Amino acid sequence: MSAEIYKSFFTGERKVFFLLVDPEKCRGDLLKRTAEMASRAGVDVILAGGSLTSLPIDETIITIKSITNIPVVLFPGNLLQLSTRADGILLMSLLSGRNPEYLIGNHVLASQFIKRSGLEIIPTGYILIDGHHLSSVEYISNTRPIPSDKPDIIVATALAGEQLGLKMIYLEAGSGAHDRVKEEIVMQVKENITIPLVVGGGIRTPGDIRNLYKAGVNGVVVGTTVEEDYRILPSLTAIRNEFQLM
Ligand code: 1GP
Repeated sequence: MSAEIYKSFFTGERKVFFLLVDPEKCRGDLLKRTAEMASRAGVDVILAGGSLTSLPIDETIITIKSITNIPVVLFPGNLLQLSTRADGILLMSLLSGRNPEYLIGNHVLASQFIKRSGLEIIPTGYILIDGHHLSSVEYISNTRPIPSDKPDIIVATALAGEQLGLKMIYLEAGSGAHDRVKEEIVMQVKENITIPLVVGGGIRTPGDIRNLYKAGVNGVVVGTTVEEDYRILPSLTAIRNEFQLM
């Protein structure tokens, strides 16, 4: 297993900007324009995937790679979203849920494919937090999110993920969440874990990103707001640049 992407983005105090591209929602000319803008804006990593899509993810990745050298990492919502065209995979275990298929079942089915794929594996503890709307992840995975006013449970879940040997924790409020993960939760989780912390779901503005970076997240994942208007990308990655200069 190579560890190029993980190592290059998670050494020291570096802040990372992940752009989520959902093949279902971003295709054709929009995908091309988004990839061009991502390249210009200096997006660090493109995550490819989503809760629902069963469209051929290979096509999405081939298009992205014809336009930019940004590493593409799979963010698979299901087994149809595996591809050898990507550079890596967030191998996510849905730690907040109690659905065995999303904790280990799908991983067993995918293991030989992933072994032969050469994809860089980033074992990730994926924790769904209530974003005050029914998220696609909650519905599709048939799991309940952790209430956002139960930071002790969120912290304990993230800590258990680190103790199991996972390499990254991803706090997810769900795509298009009304309420993103709050700074207080980020700070408490950061105090308790040593592995990188990434946050996504409902992050829309430069201010959101600045506040989350300040609270200690290593990376933010942004999808919906860029799907709505990809031209905002430079204003979002500019916040990451502010932190690199510090
Ligand atoms: C969803 O965290 C990602 O899995 C991104 O969320 O679409 O709300 O930016 P948004």
